[in-house]
Amino acid sequence: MESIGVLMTCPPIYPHLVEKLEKRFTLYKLHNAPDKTHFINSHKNSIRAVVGNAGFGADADLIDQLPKLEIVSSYSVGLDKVDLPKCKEKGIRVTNTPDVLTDDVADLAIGLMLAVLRRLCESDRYVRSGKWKKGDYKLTTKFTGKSVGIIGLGRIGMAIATRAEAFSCPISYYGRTEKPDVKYKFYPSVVELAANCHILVVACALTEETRHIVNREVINALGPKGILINIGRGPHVDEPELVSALLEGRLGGAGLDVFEDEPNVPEQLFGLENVVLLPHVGSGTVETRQAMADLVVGNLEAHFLNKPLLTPVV
Ligand code: 8YV
Repeated sequence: MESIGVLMTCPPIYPHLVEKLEKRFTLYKLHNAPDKTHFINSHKNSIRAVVGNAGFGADADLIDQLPKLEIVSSYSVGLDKVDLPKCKEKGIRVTNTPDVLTDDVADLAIGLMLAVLRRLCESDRYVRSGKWKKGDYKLTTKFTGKSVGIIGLGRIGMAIATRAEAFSCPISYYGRTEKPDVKYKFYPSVVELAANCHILVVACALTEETRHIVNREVINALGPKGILINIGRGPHVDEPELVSALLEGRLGGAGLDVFEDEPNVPEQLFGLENVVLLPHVGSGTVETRQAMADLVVGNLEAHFLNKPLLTPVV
């Protein structure tokens, strides 16, 4: 298998993944190439697989430049950076890393809820800066019992719901269709969901239909006491609208792990204590990232050994 060329489109910043790939395949690291077009051209006849992540996948342009491409194995559950229709059309297999990251992402969503409502980051800064010795401490907002509305009750949405239930939070959700075996309240529109919950969580996949699913109307429905949690993708939220709502006090707060133009985060948010900002680390634990790398490599091995894929999408 050593002679099989694998193109890594994401930065080679995951040591476990890079090591495993380099042990088994000939790894081409696109991110390090000074002239990417020349790099692809020089290796296009050896590249039979692409490995990307949430930020760098395989678009139509790249796929068209790789005549020997057979499989795209993504180091992510979200596949919004992979042109799935193009892969289908060309008979290119696609795999992702579902399930292994569900717990971490759901844990982080709850962590963000607590961090925003109980002002954990602000309180930490208060202690570190020595302000505790001088001033009084501001009261925060209780989390237990707050109503949680979830956009997208898939694997991750469901794991968030289960955790929030342990905090006695009433759960409701929005999705394309109502789920028959689910006890949570379904709302047929995101605006209705937002108007009826205290904490709105984005947990759906990014598609053309869900881009800017959280817009001005939804933010206004959530209101000045409402909290937005985004562990999905930045483009789910109309970011300039979110920034103005927070600056104008039309929204109570936000916990954000993802942004429209990562790693660029609107600087107007930096001074707001009701906002918690994370650098897209939902799945970022040692355990989960190793499990994701094992899946990426396991899928490639299965494909090249003509065995069934572990987590096929296309
Ligand atoms: C990762 C993700 O942060 O799985 C996803 O869709 O967004 C994350 O698990 C990412 O792929 C690593 O960059």
